[in-house]
Amino acid sequence: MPICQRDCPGACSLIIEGNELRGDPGHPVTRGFACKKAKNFMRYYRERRVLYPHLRVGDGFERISWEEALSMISDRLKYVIENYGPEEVLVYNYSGTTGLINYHYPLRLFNAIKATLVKHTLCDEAGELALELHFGSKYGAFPEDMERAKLLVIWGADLSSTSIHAYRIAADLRSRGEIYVVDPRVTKASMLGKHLRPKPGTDTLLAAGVSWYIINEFGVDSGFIEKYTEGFDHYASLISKYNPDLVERLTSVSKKEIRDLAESYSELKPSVTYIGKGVQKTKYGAEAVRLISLIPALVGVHRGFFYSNSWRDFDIDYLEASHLGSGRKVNMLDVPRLLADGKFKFIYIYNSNPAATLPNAALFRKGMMRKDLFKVVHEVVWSETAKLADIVLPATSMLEQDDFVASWWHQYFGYSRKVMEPMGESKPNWWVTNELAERMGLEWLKEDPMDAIRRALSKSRMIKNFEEILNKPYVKLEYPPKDLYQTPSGKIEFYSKIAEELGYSPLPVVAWEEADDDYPFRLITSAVPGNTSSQDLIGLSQDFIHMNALDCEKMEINDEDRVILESKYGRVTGIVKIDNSVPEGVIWTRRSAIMLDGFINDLITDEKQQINGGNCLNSTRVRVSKVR
Ligand SMILES: Nc1nc2c(c(=O)[nH]1)N[C@H]1C(S)=C(S)[C@@H](COP(=O)(O)OP(=O)(O)OC[C@H]3O[C@@H](n4cnc5c(=O)[nH]c(N)nc54)[C@H](O)[C@@H]3O)O[C@H]1N2
Ligand SMILES: Nc1nc2c(c(=O)[nH]1)N[C@H]1C(S)=C(S)[C@@H](COP(=O)(O)OP(=O)(O)OC[C@H]3O[C@@H](n4cnc5c(=O)[nH]c(N)nc54)[C@H](O)[C@@H]3O)O[C@H]1N2
Ligand SMILES: [Mo]
Repeated sequence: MPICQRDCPGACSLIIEGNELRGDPGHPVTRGFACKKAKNFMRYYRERRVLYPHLRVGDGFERISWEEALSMISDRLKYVIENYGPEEVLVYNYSGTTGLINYHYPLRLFNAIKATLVKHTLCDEAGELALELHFGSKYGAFPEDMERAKLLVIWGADLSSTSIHAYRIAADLRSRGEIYVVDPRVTKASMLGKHLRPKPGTDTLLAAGVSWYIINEFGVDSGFIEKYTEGFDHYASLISKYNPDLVERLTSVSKKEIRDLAESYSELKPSVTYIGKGVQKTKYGAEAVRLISLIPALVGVHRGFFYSNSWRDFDIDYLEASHLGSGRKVNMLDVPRLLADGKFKFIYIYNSNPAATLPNAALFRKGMMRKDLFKVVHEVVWSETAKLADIVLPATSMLEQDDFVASWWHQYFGYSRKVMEPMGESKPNWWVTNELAERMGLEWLKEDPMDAIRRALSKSRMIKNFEEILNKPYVKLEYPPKDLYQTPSGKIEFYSKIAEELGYSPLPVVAWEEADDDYPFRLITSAVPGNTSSQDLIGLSQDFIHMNALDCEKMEINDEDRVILESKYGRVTGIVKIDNSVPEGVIWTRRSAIMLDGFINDLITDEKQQINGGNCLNSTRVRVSKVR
C-alpha cells in the first residue's frame, strides 16, 4: 500500500482502485478519506514529467544518458572540490517527499564530501524550537486527544485546507464541545466555532491577554503549577503587564472575546490547541507559539497543544551519515542573496522547487542564471527550478518508489510500497547519490537503503521491531508520556533554562509589528485544498490577489482589475478578487501563487525570526497600485 508522501499532517495510506487513488478505509485516522490532491494525483504524476536526464544546450535541453549525466556531475563535483573547496558545493533540499529514505539518505554523499547544506527554516522550525524551550520536546496532542477534547482552539491554521482529517474531527466535535478559531481571515474552518480575528502579527499579545484573564480572574491550577512547572512567578509578572485594555486596543479583539476564551480554557478540560504554521510564519511567530502553548499549562493540561509531532527517536544521523562530520550549513532564507553575490560554484537541488517557494524568489532565479554556477536539479516534473538547471535528472514519483512515511500529526507509521514502474528513466533520490558516491571514489558509503533504514530504526523505542513494519500496513508509534518533560528541571519551564543557554529570552517575548507607511498592506499567503506548495498544479484556477471591498473602494479598484503589488524585494502584476474573508489592510494569495509576470514569492520577505532563524513570510509588507 502506498502512503502519501506530501508534506501534510495526514500521511494518508492509499489504495489504488482502477485508475484512482482512494483512502484506505482501515486507517484509524484518515478512515478511507482521500483529499482532492490524492484524487488528482494519478493524472498529475503523468503530466509535466521529467522522463530522462537532460543537459542544457543554449536556451534548451537535450536528452542525455544516465551514464553521461552522472559522469559530468561527478567530474564537476571533483573539480569544484579541488579548485574551490567542498564548501562551494551547496545542497538544497526540502519537502518534495517526506519519505525517510528519499528525504535523508541523499545527504550521505554530501556530508561525506563536507558540502554546504541548508538549515531548514522555511516551514515550522522556529515554532518547533519554541516548544522545546519550555517543554523539552515538541510532541503534543494526537488526533485521539482532539476527539476527546471538550475545547478545541485552532490558532492560525486553516484546517479545511491543510489538515482535512483534523477538520473532520473538529466538525464532529461541535456537538460535544466548544471550538474557537483564531485567524485574521475567514476560512471554512473559522466557521466551525467562535472566530477571533486579531490584527495579523499580534498573537503574542492575544495569548498574553488570555493568560492575564486566567491568572487574574479565573485562577490557575496551583497544584499542577506546583508539581509540574517552574518559573511561574516570573511568568505571572510578565503577563501582568498586558492588561485587557491594552490587548484589546492593539489586537482589535474585544475584551469580551478574550475573556470568553480564557473562561473556556479554565472550565473545559481537557482542551487541545491546534497551533498552525501560519501564525508562526511571522516576525514574532515563535514567541507566539511559546505563549499559546503555555496557556494549557496554566489550567493544568499536560502538553495541551498540537503543533508538530515529528519528534522521533530514529537514528537519522546514521541515514544521513552525519556521524562522519559535516560541512557548514546556511539558512535557506539566505540562499537567494548568497547565489546572487556569486557564492557557490555547484548547487544540487532535490525535493524542492525554490524558484517558486523561497522568499525573494526572483533573486534566487537570477542567481541560478549565473554561468559560473553548475546547477543540478533532480525532479519529478519540469518545475520552475528544473527549467533553470544545467542538468535535470528524472525522479520517481511517490508511487514509483519504496519508502517509509511518518506523519507529523498522528502516530501511524508505515512502509510505502512501490506500486508502479518508474516512468521513463526516472530514479529515486537515494539511487542517484549512491551512483555519484561510486564515481567519487566513495563506494563504501553505498548501502542498500533497506539495510540503512533497518539500522536507523533498530534502536527506536517507538516501534516493536522492523519486521512488523514490513508486514503491516502501518504501526502505531509509541511516544513518550505527555507528562514527561525533557527540560533541565524535568518540568514545564515557564522560565526556560534552555532559552537562556541559547541566548534567547528565558521568558517568551510579547512583541508586535508596527505599521510601515511605505508598504501599507500586509501580505498573507497560505495553503489551499487543491494543491501542496508548488506541487499538484492541475485543475487549479487562476490565482487572484484577494482584497477587502473597503480597501478596493478607497483605491477605486474593481473586481478583476489588474494591480501591481510591490514589496522591498520585487513587484508583480495580478488580478484582483474582491473578497471580504480578508480583513482590511491585508492582501491574501495562495502560497507560491503564480502572477501574470512572476510569482508571489518574488515579494516575500527573507527576514528572519530571532528564534532558530525562522521565516517571517506572513510579515511581508506590500503596496498596491492600480494598472491604469
Ligand atoms: N509565500 C509562501 N511561501 C512558502 C510558504 C508559505 O506559506 N507562503 N510555505 C513554506 C513551507 S511551509 C514549505 S514546507 C515550503 C515547501 O517548499 P518546497 O519543498 O520547495 O515545496 P514543493 O512545492 O512541494 O516542492 C517540492 C518539489 O519536489 C519535487 N518532488 C516530489 N517528490 C520528489 C522525489 O521523490 N524526489 C525528487 N527529487 N523530487 C521530488 C516536486 O515535484 C516539487 O517540485 O514552501 C514554503 N514557501
Ligand atoms: N492542501 C494543502 N495542505 C497542506 C499544504 C499545502 O500546500 N496544501 N502544505 C502543508 C505544509 S508544508 C504545511 S507547513 C501546513 C501548513 O498549514 P497551516 O498550519 O494551516 O498553515 P498556513 O497554510 O501557512 O496558514 C494557516 C492560517 O494562518 C493564518 N495566519 C496568517 N497570519 C496570521 C497571524 O498573524 N495570526 C494568526 N492567528 N493567523 C495567521 C492564515 O490566514 C491561514 O488561514 O499544511 C500542510 N498541508
Ligand atoms: Mo511546510
